Order: sequence, then structure tokens, then C-alpha cells
Amino acid sequence: MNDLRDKYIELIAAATGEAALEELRVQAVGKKGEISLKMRELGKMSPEERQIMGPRLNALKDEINAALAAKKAGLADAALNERLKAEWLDVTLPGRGRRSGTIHPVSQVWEECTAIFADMGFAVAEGPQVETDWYNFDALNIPGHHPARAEMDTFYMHRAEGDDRPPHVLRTHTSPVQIRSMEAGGAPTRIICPGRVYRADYDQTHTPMFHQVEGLAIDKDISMANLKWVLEEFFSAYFGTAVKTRFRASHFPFTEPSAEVDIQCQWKDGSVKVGEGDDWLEVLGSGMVHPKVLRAGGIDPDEWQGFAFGMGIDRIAMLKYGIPDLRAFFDSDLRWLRNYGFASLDVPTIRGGLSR
Ligand code: 2NM
Repeated sequence: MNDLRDKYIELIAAATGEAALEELRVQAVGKKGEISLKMRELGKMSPEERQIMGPRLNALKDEINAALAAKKAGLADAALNERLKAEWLDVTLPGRGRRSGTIHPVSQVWEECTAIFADMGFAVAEGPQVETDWYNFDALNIPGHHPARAEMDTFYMHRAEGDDRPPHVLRTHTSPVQIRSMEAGGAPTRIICPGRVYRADYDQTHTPMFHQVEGLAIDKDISMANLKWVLEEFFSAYFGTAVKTRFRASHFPFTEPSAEVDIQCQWKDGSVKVGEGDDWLEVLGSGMVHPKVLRAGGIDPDEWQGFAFGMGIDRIAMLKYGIPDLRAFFDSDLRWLRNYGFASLDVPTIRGGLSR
């Protein structure tokens, strides 16, 4: 029995894996294992012999089982140690940077405009992009024969045959929002209306969808002088340098008098610099809101008056950030977006009051 014990203790100690250990277990204490067979022989023994051999065989079986369990645990420990040695991570390595999206220049400039006008007390108003032709044209004193209403400029919504309601259009400017706002809130008011507008036009400087911000200020004694101050304040804050404006007499159906507004600039090596030099760049249309337009908005023109203006967000974005082609704004080209886009945590770059 001592030989048996020594043999298995030695074999178990020398086993190199779990499979070998299992084989040894079967060979020693399995159903037909060497020790199990010896135990079966107990029945043929005399009671005296059995009394001695029984406990000894049981003790041997226990010892072998214990050795097997200890070796199994030892093998598992060794395997774990091997893995720990082979599989390791240097958690101090710098992480791989993740590409993040960028803020589109239109969104950035939209926010910049909103922030600057908010500083001057203008609230933001928004409205539908599909409008009735009343809000988009009639209320703004644009008559039926006006070229802006021609099929070629305006996108008309499809009407089912037999549907004789007046046509809906994709708004061609954000002015209808200002009519709706006058109706809803009356006077006095100071609002800006940023938003998407649509005109059937496509070349290097025109896209069928573009962005406008329009402004409206109505009170008892608002004048062109207030308009000029607000615009110079705006452009100076937006471009971060004092910017002069020049008003040229013009004509719009919705304002009287009307003015086109240029900003001071200089052409240098084929690109334009705003706020210096003695060239001028047209960026904006404006005027005193026409009495008929005030009346269309439910405001009494004998009691109230105000200015309005409109400019292209895309265009002033191109000017400030040196972007050459308008059409690329809406191509969704990732290389363009990464180049001209802004980090999501960039705050709008605006400069506070120059004349305060
Ligand atoms: C422009 C030029 C001049 C304008 C007028 C109005 C309204 F609704 F109040 F009458 N909003 N915007 C306006 C005036 C827009 O864009 C070139």
C-alpha cells in the first residue's frame, strides 16, 4: 500500500496539466481504479484483516484525493500566473483620439448674430418654412405682378388637381416671420428672425436654400439713425473691429425709404479685409417699414414706426472666415467640414460694445 501511495503521490506531483491529472484520478480512485479495486477485495478478507485494511485504504483514498485537489489548485494558480505575465496593459499609454464632428460655419455665425443682437435687446422669432403667399408676399406689399413672385424665383408647393386654395410657397425671406410676430405681439417690438430661405437660383454665389437673418424694431420714434447705430454696432462686434457703414438709397416694396448698406473694406491680394481701407462691400438691405406692412401686421402706422433689415448669414460667414465658394456650404463634404467647421465648445467670437 505504501508503494501504491508513493507511486501516485509522485505521479500527481509530476503531472503537467489538468488532463493528465484527470487521467491519474481515473487510474487511482476512478470506478475501476487501482485503489477502488483494492477496496473491492475487502469483502474477501477476514473480519480481522478487514478491520485493519479498511481504514488504511480509506485513508489512502482520502490522501490521493487531497493530493489531486491540491495539485489541481496549483496548476490553476500557475496557469493564472502565466496569463498575468503574458496579458498586460500599460494603462499609462495615451488614449487614441476620437474624431469628433464640427459645428457648421452657418450654425456658428447664426449663434454669433443671435448673441450680438441679444445684447442689444433683440429677441429671436422663428416661423414656418412653408408659407402662404399672403404672408410671404401680399402682407409685405409685394404685388402679384412683382418679379420676385415669378415662378422662376419662387418654389411653389404642388397642389392637387381641383384644390383651388391660394398657393403655398417655400418662404423666399424670413419677413413672413416678422408679420406673424407683429400680429401676435404688436408694438413695441425688437426681434431678429434667423432662418432658412429658398429661391430658385444656383451659381457660384447662389444656392436654392440659404440663410438669412432679418431684424425688426418698432416703437414710437424709431428712425434710420437708430438703424445705422444698430448695424454699425453689429458689424463691429461681428468682425471684431470698428466697421463703418455706407447707406445708398434703394427700393424694396416693404420699406420706405429703403437703403442698401455697404461695409468698409479693403481688397488685399485677391481677398477682402473688413473694417479698413476705402472700398465698400454691399451686405445688407434695410429701410423704414412701409405703413402698409405695419397695417398687414395689425399695427397702426399712425402710432408706430420702425426699421427692418435683412442680410445673408452664409455671405457674412464667407466674409469673416475666408470661405471662397458658397456652394460647398451644402455639399456635406467631410474634408470641408473639418477644415471650416468649429469645435463644439468654441464660444461665438464676438466683441462687446464699441460705442458704449
Ligand atoms: C430686407 C431689406 C429691407 C424686411 C422688412 C421686414 C418686415 F417684415 F418687417 F417688413 N422684414 N425684413 C427687410 C427690409 C428685409 O432684406 C434684404
